[in-house]
Amino acid sequence: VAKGWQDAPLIDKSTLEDDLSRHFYYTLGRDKVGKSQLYLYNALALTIRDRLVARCRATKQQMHSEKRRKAAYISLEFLMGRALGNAILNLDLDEQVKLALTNYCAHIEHVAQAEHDAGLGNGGLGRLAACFLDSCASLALPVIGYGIRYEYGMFNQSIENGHQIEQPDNWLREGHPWELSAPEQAKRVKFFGHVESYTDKNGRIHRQWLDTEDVLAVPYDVPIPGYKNDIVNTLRLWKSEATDEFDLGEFNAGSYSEAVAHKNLAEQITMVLYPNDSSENGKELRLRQQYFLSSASLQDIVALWVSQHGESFSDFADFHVFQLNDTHPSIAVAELMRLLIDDYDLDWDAAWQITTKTMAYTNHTLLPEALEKWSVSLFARLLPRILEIIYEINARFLAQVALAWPGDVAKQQALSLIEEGSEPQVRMAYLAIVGSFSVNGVAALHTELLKEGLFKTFYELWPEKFNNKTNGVTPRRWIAHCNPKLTQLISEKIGQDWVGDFAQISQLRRYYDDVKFHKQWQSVKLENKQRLVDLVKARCGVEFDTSMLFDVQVKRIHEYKRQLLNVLHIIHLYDRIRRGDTANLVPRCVLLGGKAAPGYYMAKRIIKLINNVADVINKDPLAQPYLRVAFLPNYNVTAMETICPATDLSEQISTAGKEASGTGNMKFMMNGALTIGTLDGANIEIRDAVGADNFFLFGAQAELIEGIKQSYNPLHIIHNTADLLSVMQLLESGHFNLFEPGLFDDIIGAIKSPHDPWLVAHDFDSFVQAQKAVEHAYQNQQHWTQMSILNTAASGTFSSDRTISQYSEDIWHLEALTTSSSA
Ligand code: DL6
Repeated sequence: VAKGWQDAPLIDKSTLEDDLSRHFYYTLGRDKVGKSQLYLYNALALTIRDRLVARCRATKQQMHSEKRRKAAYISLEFLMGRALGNAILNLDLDEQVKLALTNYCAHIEHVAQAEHDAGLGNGGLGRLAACFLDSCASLALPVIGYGIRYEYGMFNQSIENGHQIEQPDNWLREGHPWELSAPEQAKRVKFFGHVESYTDKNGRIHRQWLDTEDVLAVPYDVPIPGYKNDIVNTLRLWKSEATDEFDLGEFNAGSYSEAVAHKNLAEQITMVLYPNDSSENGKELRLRQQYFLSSASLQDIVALWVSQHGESFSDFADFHVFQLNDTHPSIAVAELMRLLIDDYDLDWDAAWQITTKTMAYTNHTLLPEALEKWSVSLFARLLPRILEIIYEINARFLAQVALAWPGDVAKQQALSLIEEGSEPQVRMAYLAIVGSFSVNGVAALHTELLKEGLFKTFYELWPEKFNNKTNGVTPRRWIAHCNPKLTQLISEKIGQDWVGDFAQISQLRRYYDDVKFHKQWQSVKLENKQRLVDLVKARCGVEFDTSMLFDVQVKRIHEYKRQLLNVLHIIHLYDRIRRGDTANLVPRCVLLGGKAAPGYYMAKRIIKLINNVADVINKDPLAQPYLRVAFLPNYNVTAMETICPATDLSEQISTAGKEASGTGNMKFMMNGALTIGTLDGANIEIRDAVGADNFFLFGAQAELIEGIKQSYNPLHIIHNTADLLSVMQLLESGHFNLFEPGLFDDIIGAIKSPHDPWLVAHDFDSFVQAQKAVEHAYQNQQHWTQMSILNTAASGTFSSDRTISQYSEDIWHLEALTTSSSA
């Protein structure tokens, strides 16, 4: 019998040891610890999960026991990484776990290695969603995450002869102990079929979506623990399954296999994450994933509402808000309309009122190729009823446009949800804006650029919808968990509360002049560097040296992020070494890492270039004392946990105006790295927070980029910049591709092209000067340490707790749940 949540046995630290052996010996049926730590990991995960489940139940009871406003964060991606260490930290079970593992002569660091990363995301957008869930739970906010349980997550990357090779990420192969499935709560999602009208007994005409091919959405719940507050929220991931309705005709005719083959089609929907972080337009399966997630999640919420409040929706919007993570789930706007009108009989206006009071949209990119469009013909075939609704939304919206700009047909065409042309398309971002009450960007500059550029006319129409929510990252994973040595040092000085209340990190400023503290800070960095040295040695076979400056750029490989500019600088350093120009050269180890979308040719060539350059440099004895270069294969959340605590210099060098925010920049800053960067995304806010003297700025500013492009002449720049000329000559001589002629011609061509949108040649010299400033600064280790401390101290505002508090205050309007300490 369920007791009140206050009475539930939430923490029972004393039994952790017993539970671990029960799960090890009985649940998993093991009798000794073998070489692999897998079973011990699973037993420990189940032991921790027991504690999460109890709290999760209590949290749900509280969330649903009374009418309470809730938010749903709907995202095609949640890049969670590993769960074990984070759960131990948030439940404060560190000591107990250590103790329990001694019975198995095991150490938590080794046991944790057995966990596969849950890589259900491409990069920034997915990892942001994961940080947000941690913050929502830590702030005790009633928020549920909805996503897809991809069978295969982000592909595994290996490097063969310098090239990226993709392998499937079968992350579920050895089981996923954290999830609990709830098949009894499965939802049906419709596809295909056609739409007909019928008249009810009151003479009202309705539309009916008939002869659909339905797919089941089965929920798998992953617990999301808050930090030491006994709140455990839920991330509900949907898996697609076939309904059991086989084609009886085929079945009876003896075509058993054909009838069952239907099952595979249904299960394809959640088979694999699309590995492209900027676009996957046109792929039918992708649209199916988007509708599948949106429909199942909305049905889930509506079903719970109806079970608790009946079929009256008059105050539904007072109690629900849906945050759409980019345009990927923006089809939810039309789906909510369909559910309310077709399933619950609301009229259009009432349904539209509810929809536009509950939907909120976050934009994450200004790149035109990332703005999703779906062909009308695909929609008509796959989701005919949804297309009808989109047409109706559009018709009513264009009437509004006509009122605002009478007679302006061009305006109507420009704003229409349907882009005309030989193959008409549905503009998903426009659907999201029209259907939402809030539209936000993810950094101050990004939001301004949305208002002035991409969504200018929408901003003119509805200025009140637009707002900024600068991104953040969770200090739990990104300091407390991944940098325990720094955590301990900070806590010795300012107490432990900063982990849950990250604004307190500013107290570190007090130690700016404390020489003893500087030494402690340096020795933590040194230990962290040694961990990274070991990782790089094991994964790349390259010897890094802790006495050298660690210069790091890890992120998706994309031309706008300009890994190429970084490579040109590496070649420049190498060129200086070859010329004997080593005075003032600070020895450095440069690490790059990141995945390229499998179909992105230039990004893959850049990976090959990095690897070839690294190879040549690392083999040259002349370079050894000054420069080492490595490309870390399969960069992921877990790798970043070792990388960011060890980094001295964080490379955030995108072409200004292209990186919406960046979040890696924040993780590095928190861990005391200094940034070299352009005035782009959240770099601007980072620089403002830490002060211009503690940030290495370079490059063209966003507002000047268009002007520069007008008369861009990279050949002229190359010929007038001695260092760049020399770099280009080395590159063009084939020095890095001796046995692979022509391999880098496209890259060379791109740098020299007057149409290079990324302005690599333009920013080269400015970048080199900023790197010289870095070297100069690094030579004064005491001052560098002071700047490092200041970076951590100034990073308070980049906690996702701050971001989520702003979402809650300005958009969601949620009230915190009662926690163990507030009860
Ligand atoms: O908002 C999270 C993250 C930002 O920090 C990055 O700057 C941005 O590139 C990334 N956007 C995407 C969207 N791609 N698409 N679509 O990953 O979002």
